[in-house]
Amino acid sequence: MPSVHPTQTPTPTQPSARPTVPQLDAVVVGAGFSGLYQLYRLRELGLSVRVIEACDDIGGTWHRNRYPGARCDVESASYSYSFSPDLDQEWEWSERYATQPELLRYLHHVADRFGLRADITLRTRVTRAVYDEDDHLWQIVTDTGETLTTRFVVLATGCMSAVKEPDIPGAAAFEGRALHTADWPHEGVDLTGKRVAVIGTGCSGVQAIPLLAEQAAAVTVFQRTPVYALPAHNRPLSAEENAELKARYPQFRIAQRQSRGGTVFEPPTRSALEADDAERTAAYAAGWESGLLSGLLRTYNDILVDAAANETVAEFVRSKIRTIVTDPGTAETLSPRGLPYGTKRPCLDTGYYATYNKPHVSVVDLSKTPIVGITPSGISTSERDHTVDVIVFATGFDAMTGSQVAIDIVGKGGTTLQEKWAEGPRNHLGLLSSGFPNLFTVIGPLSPSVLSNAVVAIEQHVEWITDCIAHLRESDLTEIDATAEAEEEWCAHVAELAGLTLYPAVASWYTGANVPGKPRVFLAYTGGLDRYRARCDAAALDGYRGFTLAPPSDAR
Ligand code: N01
Repeated sequence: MPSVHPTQTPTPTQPSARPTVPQLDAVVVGAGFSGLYQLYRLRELGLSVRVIEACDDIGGTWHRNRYPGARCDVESASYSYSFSPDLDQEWEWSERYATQPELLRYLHHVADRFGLRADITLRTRVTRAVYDEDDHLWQIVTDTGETLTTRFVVLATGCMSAVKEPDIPGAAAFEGRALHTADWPHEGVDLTGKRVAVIGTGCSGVQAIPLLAEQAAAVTVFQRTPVYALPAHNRPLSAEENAELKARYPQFRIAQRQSRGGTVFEPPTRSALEADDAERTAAYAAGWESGLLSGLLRTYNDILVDAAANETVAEFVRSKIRTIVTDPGTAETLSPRGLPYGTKRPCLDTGYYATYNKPHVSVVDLSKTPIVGITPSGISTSERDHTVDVIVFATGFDAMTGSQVAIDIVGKGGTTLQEKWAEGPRNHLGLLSSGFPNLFTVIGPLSPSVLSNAVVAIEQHVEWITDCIAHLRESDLTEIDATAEAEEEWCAHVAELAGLTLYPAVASWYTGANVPGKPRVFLAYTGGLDRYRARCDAAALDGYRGFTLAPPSDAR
């Protein structure tokens, strides 16, 4: 296999010239957690790889989401790469839940430590990818006018990178400052003395609102759906805790990889309905106090599958909100009703509910008084006009599929990914979509991704993809594609498993319902990362069952 030296920049070719020798072995799209690790692994194989990143620096989600309060809600020790024991020993986390700046420092350290930067092209967006069926090559086009040919493409584009533009009439007319949590100015924003509106109370809004309220003169939260948020109980990590963590890292990393969701705990075996009130309350109180995102889900085994069991935990959270929020009307407004706990992603907060006790913070219940539009001076609801200086849109993302269909990807027979996914994403094992050979996805749709610790899920995908590419090269094969039958079976299996849970009935980004016109499909695999890993490994061991592997055209 011909290979360009990793640090050598290939010269562009004309789109019309059809090469038989690719300029690169692999193009990785995106330089976040996924793209950096994929680059590291593929370079280990001796491949020529180029990572193409739209932003002006590496870091992916942790580069872009710089809103006040942004931090991970999986413990730092767990939300970090496991592939390098040396990295584990040398990096020191300062807090139980790392802030966005610390996570970004970590990713920069990884890029420097493993010499990754030389193969990353920044400020360049992949706009188009076209598959050449004869040569088994992808032609990649960027917004800088470059065209590259490559054997393999890895979409490391992230689950939460396609920002959902505010679908509110008049947004463009606002004369104050409009900000989106996912596109926060790098230089920061001084909100001192400002009247700030926040639209959206998902994880981004929940993390941002307490910090915005520390600065702003007034904060008005426009809430369409109340959220379930648990206290993070974040704190600095002591030197002793770090030392203890480092001592147990080797065993911990193995346990993480074997776990159901990338965090280590004993899955519950009892139904919430088998327990009496006192026992349940004690279990939920312990879950609440644990400071863990899954603290309440770890208590009983039927919270996400049985509506009555779920209601017991939902009511527990509402009781906590009533305890924290002093005004009973505000507490009720903030209390989710008719929304099963956990079916929209729960949040970890630091002072979220208590922030509403501050006299300059208020919530507008959009279920009663919806937004009519945005005006030059603020936000108009069916009840009244709210004059503000700043609007913070915490309105989320076109999750899971948005970053992929944003690229004009043309597969076999001239079919585009947009066309193929018109009724929802289709692929085998969340890894390859039939008709789009050699185009792998890291933690995309129909894999456990967003239902697990993302970093553990990323490592599993990257390692499977790397092994697959190594196998193809060793066997002198140039193409892998998912079979239509295997894909059909996988999509049906994912939907069937999701159908056993309370998830699909709820309008959320998990189901695509947050984006107008997006097909309503449950987008993640609910069977657990451990079972998923076993299925992926079994398929590979069985000669890549469910996939077709092909030799180069001149060998056919
Ligand atoms: O986005 P969201 P997010 N008018 O889609 C509301 C991850 N994450 O950025 O629920 C009024 O969850 C919308 O209302 P509704 C995490 O996986 C992780 O907060 O659609 N409101 C909702 O309240 C998370 O789940 C961390 O009724 C409108 C909010 O905007 C995911 O990213 C931190 C509206 C959007 O919530 C997305 O979180 C942050 C409209 N027109 C995020 N449109 C970590 O801690 C939307 N909304 C790791």
